[in-house]
Amino acid sequence: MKTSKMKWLWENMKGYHVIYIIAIFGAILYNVLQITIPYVTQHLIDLFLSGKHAAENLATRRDLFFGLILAMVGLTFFRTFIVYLDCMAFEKVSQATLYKIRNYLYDKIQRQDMKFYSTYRTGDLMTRLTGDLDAVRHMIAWVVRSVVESLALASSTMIYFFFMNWKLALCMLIIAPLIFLIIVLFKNNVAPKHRLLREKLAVLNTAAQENISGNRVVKAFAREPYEIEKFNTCNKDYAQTNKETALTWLNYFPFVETLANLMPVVLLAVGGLFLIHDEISMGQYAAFSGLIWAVANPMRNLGNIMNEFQRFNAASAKVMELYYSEPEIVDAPDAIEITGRLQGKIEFRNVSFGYEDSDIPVLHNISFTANPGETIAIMGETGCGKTSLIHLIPRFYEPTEGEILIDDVDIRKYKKHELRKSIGLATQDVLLYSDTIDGNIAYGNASLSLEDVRKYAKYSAADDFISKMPEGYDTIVGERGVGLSGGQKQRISLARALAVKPSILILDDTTSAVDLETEKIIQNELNCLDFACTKLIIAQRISSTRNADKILVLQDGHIIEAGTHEELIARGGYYHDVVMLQTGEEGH
Ligand code: DUT
Ligand code: MG
Repeated sequence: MKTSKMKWLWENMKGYHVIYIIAIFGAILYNVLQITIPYVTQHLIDLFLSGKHAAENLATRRDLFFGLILAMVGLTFFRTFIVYLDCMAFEKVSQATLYKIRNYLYDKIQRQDMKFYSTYRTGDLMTRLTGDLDAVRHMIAWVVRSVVESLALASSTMIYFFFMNWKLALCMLIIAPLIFLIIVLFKNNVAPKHRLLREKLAVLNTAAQENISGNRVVKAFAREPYEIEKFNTCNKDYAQTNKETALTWLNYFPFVETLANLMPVVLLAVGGLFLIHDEISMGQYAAFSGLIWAVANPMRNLGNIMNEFQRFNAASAKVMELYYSEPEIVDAPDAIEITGRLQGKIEFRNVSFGYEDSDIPVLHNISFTANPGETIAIMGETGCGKTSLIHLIPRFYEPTEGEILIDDVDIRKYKKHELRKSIGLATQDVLLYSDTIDGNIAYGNASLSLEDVRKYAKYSAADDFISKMPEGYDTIVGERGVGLSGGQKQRISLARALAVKPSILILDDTTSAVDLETEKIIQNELNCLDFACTKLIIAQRISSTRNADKILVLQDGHIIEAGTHEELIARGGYYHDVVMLQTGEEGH
């Protein structure tokens, strides 16, 4: 990755840099203020309790006595006030940054190619948008703050110690390099565990996501116990890894704790000697003793901080991968605008294509032309490449060879977004959104009036069944169209494709689940649409292909036959056989 993680984070905090820096200074300030109390206490003791002139001072310098006590109370209040403001500032900056990155990532995901979606598991993407981003937020709100706090507290205390008595301070500092060594060893040990933990979380999320969205298959095969067991295994695995990661610190903790606890011992031994030899005053000894936690606690806290830092490391690597991912299919720098409607002429010139993840080519040397307004039917056995062929037109994938022209212009020269807006596509697996039927049909054209929505529903022979539903067009269909039959879903998807008034209409097996009668109605309707469009129709039924201007028969990615219904029957090849099979007679 080009940018370092912290730099990336800093760049994304744009707009909040000043407030963040102020918050950091605030954290330094309220930690430095912590040592003022022992400082005042030291003076109180030396002046009024145990010093040589204590009794005398108490009698003559009462003002100072009360002044010092008031200062202690005042400083405590002041400190609380700063801590309060600081908490708000850290929270505000971290939430704002989280919001910004999450939006940016979502935008990125939306603009990705088809290939991206077949590479990343949904559960993994969801983990990046939720858990991983939270670790990133935690870095801004907690880790940085803890580091600053610990550093400010420990170093200001050490400075104070040095001022009081540098020899004693140095004795106490002798353990610092050891602590540092332990933390480095711990970091090296725990970093891979955090990466593993993050991977396990993605696996867990993927398992849950796939099962929830695939619940119907699970139920159909009565595989609930198996799926519950499978999830349980993932869950156990995740919990186990979590435990191991958390327990790693326990291997190092006793050493750190012992070292931290050594400090009071050093103070007692060395400080005691110094006190006897009058090297330090009683007040100074009290200050050392009262502040020793301010050096020991940050040491104890280091493990926690390092843990969170490694969690951030593992999570931010995943987030940044997404952040910097770029779609491969992009607009040419000089891409042309589509002004007005396209005519809808489609021409394939020697197009070959294969998916990147497999070596086997899917389409070979495909050439054909569809003139504006024509209907082209594509037929062929399952897996021969029909869907792959039509997915090349909206540039879901790029051909490996050859070119595709629309209105005699290479599709790579159009702006991708505009090209796609000119195409109405009803995909093979229908996906409807959890929205009203009205909303689903108007998906590509949100400004559509209900009247128009009905018009397109009539074209796709869907108006009847929609009107019969209790809430008509306002019926909410569930995720993936739960509550509708396969044929009903297909018809809504067809209406959705028509509703953008495309110049090119592509139907991928769109009437495969509707009965012959309804299919006929749809065909008639498609012949008298109130806008001109070229139609590419993938179909297995002769009833759908019969009236096409041209029929293409695909086999293993090659066009083996092309012509009209009559021409192909006369040819006596594959199409002829299919006709025979479906009608039981020759040519009718
Ligand atoms: N294929 C892939 N990756 C994909 C999609 C398909 O490798 O993401 C392969 C599977 C198949 C070939 O490409 O061997 C053609 O698939 P396509 O979906 O184009 O076939 P189809 O003609 O649309 O088949 P069906 O009638 O079953 O929809
Ligand atoms: Mg297909």
